[in-house]
Amino acid sequence: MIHYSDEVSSALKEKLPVVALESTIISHGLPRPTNKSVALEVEEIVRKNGAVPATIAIIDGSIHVGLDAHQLDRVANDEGITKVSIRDLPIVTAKKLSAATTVAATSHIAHLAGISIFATGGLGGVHRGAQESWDESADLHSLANIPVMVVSAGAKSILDVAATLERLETLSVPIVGYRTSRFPGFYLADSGFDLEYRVENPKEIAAMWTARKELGITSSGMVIANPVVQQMDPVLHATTLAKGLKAAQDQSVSGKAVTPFLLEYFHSNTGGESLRVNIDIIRSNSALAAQIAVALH
Ligand code: PSU
Ligand code: MN
Repeated sequence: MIHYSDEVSSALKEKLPVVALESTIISHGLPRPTNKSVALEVEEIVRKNGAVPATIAIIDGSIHVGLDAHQLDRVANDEGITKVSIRDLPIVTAKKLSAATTVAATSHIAHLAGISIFATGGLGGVHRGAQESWDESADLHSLANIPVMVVSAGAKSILDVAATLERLETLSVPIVGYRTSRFPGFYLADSGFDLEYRVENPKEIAAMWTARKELGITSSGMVIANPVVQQMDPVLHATTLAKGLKAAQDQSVSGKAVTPFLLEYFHSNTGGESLRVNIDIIRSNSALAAQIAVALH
């Protein structure tokens, strides 16, 4: 069921470093036409850092690990591309639909393909008001159940970060800060919460991944939290978030539409600032993921 691009297929055969990249960020996380140029740029960043990029998506019912130019264009521009999590995979493949994969679905496919590291923007987690809505991202469950390392700029600041950290602890998902002792908050470099462990270089992370295997902890992933260098103005962030959450509530946005709605709200209401930060995040996470992939070899 999985189709590999030539580049990814030969990299996997030759056991070269490979980094998985998600596609929901392209279809639902960034506005057109920036989404496509960023997706291409990120693949280039992975190559420059010594690894092979494997962007993952579903095209006409086939799972693709490594997209060609036409497939990437469809993910970026096709109105019919939906956002899919793990539970949707059998449905969209059997129905021969096209879809972009979230952190959860991408991790699942990456693991099937034998790829152990993946770069995204910000993790999904527990949403604000989850006590009422029960909205908790499947990203958390995938981190608990799939042995893939995820490089992210922490959890998205639109979430209840404290609750997300508690859930990650319950689910036994390790988190290390990359050159930071604070848990990053996506648009913000510091979400306001401490991290117990910090790492200084990709080698240290590779050593942890190896130790984990030796300890028989082979069913869960690991979060590498990489803070954005130039964060969003915290005041602009706070005001936009408050308005965005209210807009989501007023428009009864629910389910998997919540995260894309809030990201879009930021992109439309911060004069390009949230977009600049989101792109910086993806660039930096993909570079670090490639360096970790190299260190794992
Ligand atoms: N990071 C970004 N932009 C995004 C996402 C992450 O910078 O669009 C996506 C990922 O695909 C992640 C999803 O899995 O948001 C989380 O959605 P939800 O909260 O509905 O689980
Ligand atoms: Mn949700």
